[in-house]
Amino acid sequence: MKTCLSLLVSLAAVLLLTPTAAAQEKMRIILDTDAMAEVDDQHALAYALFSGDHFEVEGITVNRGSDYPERTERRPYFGTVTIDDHYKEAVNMARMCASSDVPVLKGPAGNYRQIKGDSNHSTFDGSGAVNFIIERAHAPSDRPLHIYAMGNLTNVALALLKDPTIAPKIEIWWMGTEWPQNYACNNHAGDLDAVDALLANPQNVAFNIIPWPHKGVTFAEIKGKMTGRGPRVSPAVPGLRGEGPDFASFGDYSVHLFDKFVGARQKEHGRSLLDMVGLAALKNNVGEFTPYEMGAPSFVVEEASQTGSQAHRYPGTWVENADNPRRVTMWRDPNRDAVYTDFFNTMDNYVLAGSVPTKDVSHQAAYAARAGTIVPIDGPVLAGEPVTFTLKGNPGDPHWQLGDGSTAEGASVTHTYQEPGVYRVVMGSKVGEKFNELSSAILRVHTPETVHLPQVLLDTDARNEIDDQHYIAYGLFSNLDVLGINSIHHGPFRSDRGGQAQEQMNYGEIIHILALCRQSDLLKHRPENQMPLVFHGSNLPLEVPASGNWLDTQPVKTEASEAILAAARGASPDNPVWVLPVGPCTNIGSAILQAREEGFDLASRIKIIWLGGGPEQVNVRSFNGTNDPWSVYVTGRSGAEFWILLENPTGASLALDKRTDLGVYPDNKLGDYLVAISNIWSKSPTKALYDVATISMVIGNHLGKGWLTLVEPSEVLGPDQEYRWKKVEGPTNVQIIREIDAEAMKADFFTTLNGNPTELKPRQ
Ligand SMILES: [Ca+2]
Ligand SMILES: [Ca+2]
Repeated sequence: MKTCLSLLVSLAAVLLLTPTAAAQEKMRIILDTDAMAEVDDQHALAYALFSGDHFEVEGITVNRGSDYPERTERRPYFGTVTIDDHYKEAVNMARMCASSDVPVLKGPAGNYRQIKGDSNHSTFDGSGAVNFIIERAHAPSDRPLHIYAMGNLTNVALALLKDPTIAPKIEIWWMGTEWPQNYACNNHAGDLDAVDALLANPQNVAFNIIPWPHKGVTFAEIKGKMTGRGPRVSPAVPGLRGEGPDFASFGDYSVHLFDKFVGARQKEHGRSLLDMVGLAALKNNVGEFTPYEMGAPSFVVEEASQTGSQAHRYPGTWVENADNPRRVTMWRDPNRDAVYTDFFNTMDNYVLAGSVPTKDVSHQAAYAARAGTIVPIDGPVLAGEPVTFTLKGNPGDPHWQLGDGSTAEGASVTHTYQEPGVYRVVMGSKVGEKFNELSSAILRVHTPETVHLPQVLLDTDARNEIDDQHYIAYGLFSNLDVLGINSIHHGPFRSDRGGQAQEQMNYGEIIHILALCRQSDLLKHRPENQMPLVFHGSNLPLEVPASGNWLDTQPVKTEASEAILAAARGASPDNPVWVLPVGPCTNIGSAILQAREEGFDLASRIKIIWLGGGPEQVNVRSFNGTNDPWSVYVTGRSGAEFWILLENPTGASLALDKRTDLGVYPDNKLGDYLVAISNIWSKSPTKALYDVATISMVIGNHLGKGWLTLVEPSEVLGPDQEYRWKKVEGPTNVQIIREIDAEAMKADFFTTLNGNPTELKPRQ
């Protein structure tokens, strides 16, 4: 009996640790929509957001569709619709479908031809949506990212242009042509160049085309099947880009849309919910479409001569290219009844699909301390060897996502990673299909050859200047383990330098530098599963508490502050993580305060190197110090090892001499970009590369090099003493670095940038 029991117990343990089959098979999807185009986008969004048994909706990106003034007369109810209107409608659809946590990103007002020259920048018209597609495409997963484009292809084409390395990780599905009719209509005419770019894509990205499925539904059916259907939301949400009446369920909105928009004849005889029908091809082909693989055709435009009601039909001819090695697949002839039956069933038996774990933990961190956190691991993790995660506190019914596609349940979980890499482990609670993150750990899974490598977490106001970009590239091309990259503001009071939009701009620049690095052919030593994740950080400084006591400071809880805690939890105690803030210290200061709330001894697992501060104090002759001086004081008081590489004079001494150094940059896209921004920044023949010194310092420290030539043990004084440095004799956690061997550091930087990173052997 005893044997049987223990057998049962171990069987149960095995079952618990087996990745959930359903979670494995779900399709990762981004919905790219011109939501306010007609009435079908809204139905497609609802269909996807309610099909959680099949889709994981990672986000909604918004495109401009094909709206232009000529169409207004045909569409008095919708009028001329702008990208902002499409965006508003998409946001409201997510709310109405009880999925308001699904990110909605705005795409461009312009088209591919107008924007493509700008895609070389971190921010441009539509970069929010484009950067999101790139970021999600690179997110660690063994499942490809599907993009269902139900408008024009501007966002998709720009993402592939900006970062061609996403091509093998994504599958494009486009609902947008009347193939083989000889004209381009709506979604195609909305951006002819974007379609051409996809048809000719040199990376041969998977491209599925769903010609308009004209399969109609009558108003009687809609009224009978949709009224009151779908989850009820409170408060009710206005439809029609926020201008219409409020609706407490999508079903009611569906009836309203159909009633107001669809003409009498179509109400009686049927109108196709085109984008919704097309989605059935992706939903395990529930629509029974017939796929035709073929050489990519080309569309030859003719002069646009038609006006008025036909203006949306752009004349041209489809030319078949049967032997074209570039292949596409057309999905045609769906089974009308199968699609609508599944759609109506889904309305009655919805499973929310927007429950993918987002990295945004800001709204949950507040109760993380009492709900349970992951206990920091106690040694290095090796591929092929088990690691056990346990919890502090009691989150009730803990669920785990282990970062390699595996899931598990229970207060203690043992798992074996098969491949070395960087993994993000998340513990959370589940309400229905909804997963709420409670705590996370970033884990470097090693081979015995890599356990000694220093680990860094970058933290950067990437676009405020030109040195951050050098610092990111240096980190990636070096042999350091880069666990993540945090974004942060650079003084939101600086309205001339991005103001409130800074964090978003800086995040975009990080994505941009990563894209250039991936295309530079120098990341062979850093396979994709060892690339860093990117986290959104604070967009405002810490506030000085009324008491003046640093312990009363409210942290700004963000993905980035959580990432610092997560990196610390996943670090082996004998190999603390170097956190390298090269902007204000808001993220690190917040992490310190959060750790105190959780009772987590962060100081034992991290070391901090901040690039900032002036000769005498935090916030004079220091851009980074001025942007959040209180955060520097908090970090100084925390007891954590805190190295301060003074912005002036120390960081400034590591300077580019354009007369000699510009020729040393590598001949690749990244090198070109770094040279370009260095030239644009100023006409001066020299330019300080401040932030770069932090990476050099970690490398120099590992090698035992004496690259820090004058260090002063100090304290950081508070605002009542003008945030001054105070030199001290006794033990202290704060070290002010006043002088460095800048030439040695710069030499290491350029050697690394050119593909010969310094080898980092185990220390003796
Ligand atoms: Ca559409
Ligand atoms: Ca910086």
